[in-house]
Amino acid sequence: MVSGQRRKRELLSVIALTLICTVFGLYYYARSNGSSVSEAEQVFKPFKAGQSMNPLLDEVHEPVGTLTRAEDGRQRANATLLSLVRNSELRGLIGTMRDIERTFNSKFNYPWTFINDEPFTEEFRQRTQAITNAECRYEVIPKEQWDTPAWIDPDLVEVSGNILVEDRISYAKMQSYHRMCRWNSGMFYKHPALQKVKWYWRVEPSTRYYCSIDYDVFKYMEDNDKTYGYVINIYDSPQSIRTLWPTTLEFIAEHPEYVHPNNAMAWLTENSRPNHNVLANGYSTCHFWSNFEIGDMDFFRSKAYDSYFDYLDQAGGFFYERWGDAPVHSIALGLFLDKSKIHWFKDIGYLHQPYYNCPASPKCRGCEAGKFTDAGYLNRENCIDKFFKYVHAD
Ligand SMILES: Nc1nc2c(ncn2[C@@H]2O[C@H](COP(=O)(O)OP(=O)(O)OP(=O)(O)O)[C@@H](O)[C@H]2O)c(=O)[nH]1
Ligand SMILES: *[C@@H]1O[C@H](CO)[C@@H](O)[C@H](O)[C@H]1NC(C)=O
Ligand SMILES: *[C@@H]1O[C@H](CO)[C@@H](O)[C@H](O)[C@H]1NC(C)=O
Ligand SMILES: [Mg+2]
Repeated sequence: MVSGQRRKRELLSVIALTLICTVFGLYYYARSNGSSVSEAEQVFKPFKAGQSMNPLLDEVHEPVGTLTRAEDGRQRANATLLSLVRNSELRGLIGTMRDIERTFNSKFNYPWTFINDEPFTEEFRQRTQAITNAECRYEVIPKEQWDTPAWIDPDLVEVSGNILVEDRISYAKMQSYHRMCRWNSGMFYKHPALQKVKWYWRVEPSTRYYCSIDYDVFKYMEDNDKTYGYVINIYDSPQSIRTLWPTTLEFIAEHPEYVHPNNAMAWLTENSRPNHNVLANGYSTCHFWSNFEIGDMDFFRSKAYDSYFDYLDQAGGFFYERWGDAPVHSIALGLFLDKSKIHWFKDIGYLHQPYYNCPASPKCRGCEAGKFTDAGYLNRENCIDKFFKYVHAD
């Protein structure tokens, strides 16, 4: 009974906090005249004197010394292509697999690992294996990794879901989406099938790859002492992560030892879209768009990351808000990792609607060099220049 009362009090305080944040946010937004108009113009500001306006239009130099073709398998890195995917997404996945096999994997033959919350169909297995010479693994997520945790209060999920709907957060009430974000935040690297694997390249169905990649990207990470690679850096909907940053600050106050001296805090808290920082309570919302990632799972398996995830999980924001795995990964990388270990794969031409990474290179076909999006007004969502300003620049 006592805990029932307590839960009610917690419920009320979460609702109250959300309301306070909303009012505060609206106030600041009004004060700022809603005038983030200049934002779009700022997107491609030069990072340094001498660099062009759009870094994608600078000449792409292929990394040297990493042309370790591994047809014999001996030189391959400890890595897999990894896709969490539903049976219903088979068509979209096939297109993406063809792109990746053509541009990269037919040269290196890294295994594919497909993961699903239900068993893959025979059709799914046959049609995906038919696209690649590499080994395909088909895995199911253990129920306890996917289920909504027992401490999540369904009534509170319902009430807070209504607030997310009012804030026009997509997939606000789709519980599987919340579970997916949680799994991609704190579970993928714990999946039994990945325990003996270090590197992963995350692949989402219906994404496109445009440029031939003639070196082993995993070896590149290893040889250059990198931990995490991304292609796109964008702002998030601050209303989906209102308490993520405050919860993070609580965690690092308890565990200051996890914060790396060469962290990217300045990038996480930059203030070029002030209403984002207000609504997200201090976080710029700029993040690595995690539908593409090339990363070292041992980072996520570290004590710092794993206890951070547990802390977030207990706080409940994967369900009461709509915390995405992209801001969660990004904040953790920005705080716990030496920022020099983060790599922009400028040379990997990529699309996940509605955003591209498209370099100027003769190795690319099918995307327009330098274009970030087909919808002009969305250019302001690009924050890669902020990453360069605060992280790569020094
Ligand atoms: N097995 C499984 N995979 C899922 C589920 N929900 C999402 N996914 C996968 O998780 C990844 C992200 O889901 P998406 O629906 O693409 O989410 P999103 O990229 O935020 O949203 P979109 O802009 O609609 O693409 C994709 O690889 C999906 O295939 C689910 O319920 N089960
Ligand atoms: C709002 O707009 C007015 C007039 O354009 C300007 O003088 C003022 O500085 C602006 N305020 C803020 C906070 O940007
Ligand atoms: C691959 O990496 C995992 C995680 O670091 C490790 O446990 C495993 O031993 C590695 N396998 C090989 C063959 O090096
Ligand atoms: Mg997607």
